Amino acid sequence: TRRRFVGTAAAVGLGATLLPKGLRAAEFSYKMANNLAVSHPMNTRLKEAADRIREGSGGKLDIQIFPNSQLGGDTDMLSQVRSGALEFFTLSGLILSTLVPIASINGIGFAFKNYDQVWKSMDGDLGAYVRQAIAKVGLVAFDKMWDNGYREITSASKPILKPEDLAGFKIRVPVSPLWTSMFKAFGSAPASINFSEVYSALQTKIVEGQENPLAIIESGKLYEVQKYCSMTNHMWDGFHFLANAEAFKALPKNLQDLVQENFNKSAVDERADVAKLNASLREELTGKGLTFADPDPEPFRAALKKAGFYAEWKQKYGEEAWALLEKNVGSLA
Ligand code: X2X
Repeated sequence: TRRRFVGTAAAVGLGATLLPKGLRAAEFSYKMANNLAVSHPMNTRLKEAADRIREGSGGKLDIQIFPNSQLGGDTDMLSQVRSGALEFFTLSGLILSTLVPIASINGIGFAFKNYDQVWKSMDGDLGAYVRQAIAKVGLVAFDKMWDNGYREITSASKPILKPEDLAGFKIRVPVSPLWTSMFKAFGSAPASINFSEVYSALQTKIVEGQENPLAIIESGKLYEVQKYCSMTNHMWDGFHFLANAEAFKALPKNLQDLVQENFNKSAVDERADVAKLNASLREELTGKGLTFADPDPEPFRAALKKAGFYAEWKQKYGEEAWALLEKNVGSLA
């Protein structure tokens, strides 16, 4: 099911008439899926990569992109990429941690002070440590993560200005033990919901709020169903570019290289897009009706510490991984 070989002379003839000159019918037709809106820079950059790969392979490898959770929510897509029903998938490390526990380590509250620390860690030995763990479950994680961004808390009911405002707050979190643990440490009532269901969960007031980077609040139109946005920057989140290992290894070596090079290049392009958007979207979102606040992050960090959040996760991840994290960000626990 993974590869569709065009075998018969008739089919080849048809392909030759319909495809642009110089392109042959694809030998490998692979699918790439993600949870983000078409307008998010990830989807622009993924399409560029797929176009370059099609061209660079002389039409041999055709990668079709399925944005916007078209193939299912993240939990579903993760099953699909494991089984081989889906060849490529971008997934937050925190959600991947349901399968590879160490993959949520980049989401530890207030760990990275800036993007320098983020990329030094995730392009460096902390990222390599996580990618090695991912390789053990039949998935290949490409070297360059894609940026999701620093996450901010939005709410329909009240602005979140201090940690006490999170007590009892009904907040949607992605499906991940780290997210649940963090908001429980604040005394909130977190509900695990895939992104594909977030807009409607907010609209129907199953939850009061959620947290995401500005680029997602904008591209997912969450401002339509939320009133307040607090710039908490409480964690950095990024996407691993995952391949089903069997499908990836079924490609000839030169195509494997072409795929990795081009998705890694597009990841770096997307990082610049997202960082720029997250720095500039505030004005646009204010125009769309969101009221912004800039709470002091220090009391939030102190509340997590007091609740034992850092000590608990240090123990879960182990000394070695925690040391790799602290190497670039300083002491946390
Ligand atoms: O589910 C989310 O909130 C999102 C889109 O940020 C992730 O993929 C983690």
